[in-house]
Amino acid sequence: MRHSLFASLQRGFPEDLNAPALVEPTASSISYGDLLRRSGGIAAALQSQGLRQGDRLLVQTGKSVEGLLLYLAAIRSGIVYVPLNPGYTAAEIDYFVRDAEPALFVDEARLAALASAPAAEFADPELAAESLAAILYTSGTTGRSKGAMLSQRNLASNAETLIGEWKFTGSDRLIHALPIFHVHGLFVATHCVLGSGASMLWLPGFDADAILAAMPDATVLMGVPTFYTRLLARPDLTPERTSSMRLFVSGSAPLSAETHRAWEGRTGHRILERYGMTETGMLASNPYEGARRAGSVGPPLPGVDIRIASADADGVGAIEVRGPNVTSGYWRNFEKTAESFTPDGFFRTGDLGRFDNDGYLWIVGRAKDLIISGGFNVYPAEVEDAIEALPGVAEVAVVGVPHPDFGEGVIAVIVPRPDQVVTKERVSAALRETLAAYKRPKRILIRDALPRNAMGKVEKAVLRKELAGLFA
Ligand code: MCA
Ligand code: AMP
Repeated sequence: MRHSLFASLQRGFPEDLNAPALVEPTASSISYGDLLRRSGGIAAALQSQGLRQGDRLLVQTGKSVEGLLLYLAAIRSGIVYVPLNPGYTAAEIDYFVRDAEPALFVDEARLAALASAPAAEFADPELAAESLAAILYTSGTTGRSKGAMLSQRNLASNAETLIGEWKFTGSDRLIHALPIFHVHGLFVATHCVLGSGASMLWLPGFDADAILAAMPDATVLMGVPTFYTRLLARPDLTPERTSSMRLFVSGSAPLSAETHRAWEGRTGHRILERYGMTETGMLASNPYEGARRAGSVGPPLPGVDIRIASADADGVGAIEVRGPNVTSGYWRNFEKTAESFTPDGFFRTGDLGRFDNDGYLWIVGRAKDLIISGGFNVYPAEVEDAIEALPGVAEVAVVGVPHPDFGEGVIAVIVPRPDQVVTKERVSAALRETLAAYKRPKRILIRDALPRNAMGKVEKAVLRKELAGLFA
């Protein structure tokens, strides 16, 4: 059996290749046959531009059908797909270009040129299971963005597991409203669909009206918790509207037990919460059949080992994982790779959790200094560096506190240099040049000092507690 990702997906394609794979509300649909031939044409175009197996393809485009076809072309030909958030600023992109050393950088214009390649049969090369399929940038537990290397086997094994566990079939239609530069929208959602011969309703992004309109013709929705809280605010979210839906999946950030219960109350469906990471794909999932526990991410997925290291008296400790889905390490970064694995080969997630008596995993916090805002990761250190570089700033602390829409909201507390004036407006304007919108503080506070402990270390926990109600 071949372990390449595309071959694995292709085994699940429908017998009738005229069946739809992608349906856009305002355009004609893309069949499995179209998908094969158009991605084949793009794969040939990439080859004729000199790209070879192992070369990196750095992609910064908005969400589009062409973007997905480019992804498929890359994974078919062994070209390493490296997606970037289209909201990144030029300053942010510069780093990824230097680090990934791409053979080709694809922006909107280049995507249009590639996607105009004539549809063609493409002879997929044999790809080693361990060869790279994608590199996704993430900051891991600390510091600067690092490229998580994901092999053909990492992605294929996780796709096969999820299709089985979540019972995807050719009759499913998934509402695809997530971005496609991250694991959730690019891998989890599209692989489940394509690898089972199902179809997806392709939306450009989150839009409550469009999602509610799609529900009567759909069976599955995948989203971050913000999707669910925003939909709950809609009076037309009813049992009737969701009656053809069989599965609501939530992940990327904690789903509150309250949202879980409210969703069941309004629709009769229990959201299936799962847990994953860029470096590992999906790790744990509440069961399709059997109890879905509000607040838990469920038992480990088949084939995935999860253990709790250095557990305290309550069984809470560091979550460590191992499996065919787990990255081999960070791109050209032996040091960070070595730090991220235990001597016996478990990956350190940076999350804290415990197992209950039935083997369900409960995530209780993070050992890493990370804010998750609307499902996007924000690294306080990166935002602090950007603010510290501004004139007049003596020091700054960035924390995340509860936010009704984004789960956590970013706050910056800034201390100006003596005799210098720092204004919120000027800081905001400057950050627009350096940081993508989702990383920028939703609130900036100017203070005389930061709380510090006896060792002189900034006490972020004190700030978090004090500012907890800021977005309430
Ligand atoms: C947009 N903004 C945000 C966010 N999104 N600010 C903070 N956090 C965000 N997530 C900014 C906008 O730029 C805008 O700024 C202002 O907030 C209001 O935007 P709004 O129109 O409300 O936003 P939206 O376009 O509706 O987007 C919200 C969203 C979106 C739908 C929640 O962020 C989203 O699709 N998130 C999903 C992320 C995701 O796919 N994560 C998976 C990662 P301004 O007013 O300044 O213009 S994969 C992962 O984590 C692992 C592997 C896993 O387990 O899945
Ligand atoms: P990323 O680095 O973008 O891949 O985000 C991975 C992190 O998101 C994990 O390490 C967790 O901290 C968090 N995460 C993902 N899914 C969940 C979930 N269901 N509940 C709580 N945290 C989650």
